[in-house]
Amino acid sequence: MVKPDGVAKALVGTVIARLEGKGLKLAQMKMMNIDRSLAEEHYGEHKERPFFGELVDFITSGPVVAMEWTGPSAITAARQMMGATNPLEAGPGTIRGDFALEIGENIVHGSDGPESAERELGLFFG
Ligand code: D4T
Repeated sequence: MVKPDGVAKALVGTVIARLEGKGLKLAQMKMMNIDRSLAEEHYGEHKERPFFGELVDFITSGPVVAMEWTGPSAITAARQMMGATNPLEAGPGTIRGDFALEIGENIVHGSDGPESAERELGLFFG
């Protein structure tokens, strides 16, 4: 997903081009606004964390672009290209390393495993 900061910074095309360049295939894509209940469900695993409120405020603050990507080891490949969650720890050449400075506004979200991918695809495309 390209988060609201990525959309605001006009990075949708860049994110798509990088993943396509790697060889992954774009299977579904939808620009949408996430409402609070969907955001709270999506980030349910972080409910008890101190940053949960800010996380929900941010992801609901503007349009996002939800995407399904397919290909060999798509999750591992995409997360490698996204870089570490904290952009200051993300290497140069990664999306977060190249385009973000703050952990709370780190341009992209990616499912962290096959089960979360299934769950999140259901939330955004089901
Ligand atoms: P997402 O879910 O956005 O792809 O991020 P990650 O999978 O890389 O990281 P995560 O689930 O640990 O964190 C989700 C989301 O919360 C923000 N965050 C995280 C934050 O604002 N402060 C923090 O201390 C942490 C750990 C950033 C990503």
